[in-house]
Amino acid sequence: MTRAGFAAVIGAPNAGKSTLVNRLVGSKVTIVTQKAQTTRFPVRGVALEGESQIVLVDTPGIFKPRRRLDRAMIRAAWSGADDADAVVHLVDAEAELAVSAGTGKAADRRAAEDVRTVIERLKKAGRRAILVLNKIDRVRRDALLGLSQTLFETDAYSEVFMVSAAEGSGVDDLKRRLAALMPEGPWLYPEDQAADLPQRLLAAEITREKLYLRVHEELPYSASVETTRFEAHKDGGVRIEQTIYVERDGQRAILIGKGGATLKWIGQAARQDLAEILGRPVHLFLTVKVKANWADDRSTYRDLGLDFDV
Ligand SMILES: Nc1nc2c(ncn2[C@@H]2O[C@H](COP(=O)(O)OP(=O)(O)OP(=O)(O)O)[C@@H](O)[C@H]2O)c(=O)[nH]1
Ligand SMILES: [Mg+2]
Repeated sequence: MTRAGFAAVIGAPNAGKSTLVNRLVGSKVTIVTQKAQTTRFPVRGVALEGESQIVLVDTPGIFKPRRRLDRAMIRAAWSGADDADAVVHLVDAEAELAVSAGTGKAADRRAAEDVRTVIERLKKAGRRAILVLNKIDRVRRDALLGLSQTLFETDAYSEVFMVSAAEGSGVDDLKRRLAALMPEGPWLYPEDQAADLPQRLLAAEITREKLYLRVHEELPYSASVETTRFEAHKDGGVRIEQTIYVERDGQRAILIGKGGATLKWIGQAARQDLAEILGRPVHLFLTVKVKANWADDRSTYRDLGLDFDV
């Protein structure tokens, strides 16, 4: 008897959702950076546990939206949760504890507010989620109990787990529990498939990850990446051409860097990762273009599977 279903991972930006999904799957299926609002659209990853197939849905962080792209991301996050067989609400325990100790930074306070937003919405939907406290490698064990109690008392949860998505502790227990929650039925993906992003999109995401890693201070949310060409060669390699869109000339200059050094770094890092993920040599060509309105361009949304009209 096999089981298969969907488990959505929701939560505030930067809680570690993508890190957890990669950890549960056991390979890199979704990008991770130190910057909030990295994930822009739901990304699926497939984990196996015994006879169960768990299709994890990594979602964009849920926060107070300002721009159109924010609204589209948040709608996509909730739609991932509404359709799922199990919902994991991932909470950054380090940020929560810092706020309750009065030592939280602005980002921690924002994260804590976003946690309350998620709780309200869960309650309104009458949906109990699995509370998962993350980043326990960064906090004192004895502080976690109080935190889990406080959050559990909101009545939004059916159970609590404590994990370090980055280091792996607690993740196996969570995985076993998710496996048991999946409904009976045939598997939804072939046994050897872990990711389901089209390769062009995955390639664009990897480049966006490197871009965030390198210029995250200067280019907060102003860049997007599009794969314009993805061509397998007879020699086994693949030629990938991508355009990075930024909103202003100054951003283009920053991204390219002195003598092209920054763009070169991004290209090399992305190429290395892609070669590993695709399992073959990659020739990567990056172009930077200024497109002031890319975040209000209908085609950007269509390419990412997001709603434009929200
Ligand atoms: N110390 C520690 N850091 C973690 C842990 N899990 C994630 N992180 C870090 O937290 C940051 C954010 O991780 P992501 O997985 O990108 O977070 P996310 O929730 O997907 O963020 P968005 O996509 O922006 O909503 C990264 O720098 C991770 O390395 C953890 O268990 N411990
Ligand atoms: Mg993410």
